[in-house]
Amino acid sequence: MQTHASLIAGPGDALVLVDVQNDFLPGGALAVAEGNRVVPPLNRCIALFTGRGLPVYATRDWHPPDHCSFAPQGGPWPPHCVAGSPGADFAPALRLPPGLPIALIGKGHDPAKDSYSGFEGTDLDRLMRAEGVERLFVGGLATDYCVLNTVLDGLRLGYRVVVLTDAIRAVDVHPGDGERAVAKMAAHGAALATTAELS
Ligand code: VGL
Ligand code: ZN
Repeated sequence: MQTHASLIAGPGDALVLVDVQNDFLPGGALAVAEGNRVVPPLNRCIALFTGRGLPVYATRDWHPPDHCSFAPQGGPWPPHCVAGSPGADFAPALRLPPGLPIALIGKGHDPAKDSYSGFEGTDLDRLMRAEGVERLFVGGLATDYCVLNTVLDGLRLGYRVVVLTDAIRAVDVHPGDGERAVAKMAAHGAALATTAELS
């Protein structure tokens, strides 16, 4: 695990909310255990960042109804986060700032093109660079898919990344997937911190 010089949010820092959507919450089409538990710590982070005028970005899983990742098409998942459906809505308890940039993940029909990264096929990198963002604080769902791939892409693109470990939850298709994903993010250079350590 990498140590971090400062967990004080300031210029160059951005908050990234990954796929905090109804279908990933308990009762949703692809429910993540305790997925709802990411909302209170993320709301505290949103208040901290917006209070300092720091940017907040959100991603949404956003699939066509016949997406290649859905079981009827031979994919691994039950249909979920269909574009424009209630399941694709942000968790109602998430207090999003008005007008925040939203990156849509997984829009493609191409069977070879499932994606789990907020940077893949989106404007996110360009938007962040335009805002002078250098360090990402990342939380949301799910640890072992969209959080993992968004964090790895962020690192690859040259951002420093802090994973907010109390504000993520895993699908855990195989037990331990979430823990392995956290270890992988750390091994690739992400810092790990709880939202309580952020000030
Ligand atoms: C995700 C599984 C399928 C995620 C999206 O947001 O992590 N996981 N689609
Ligand atoms: Zn999906």
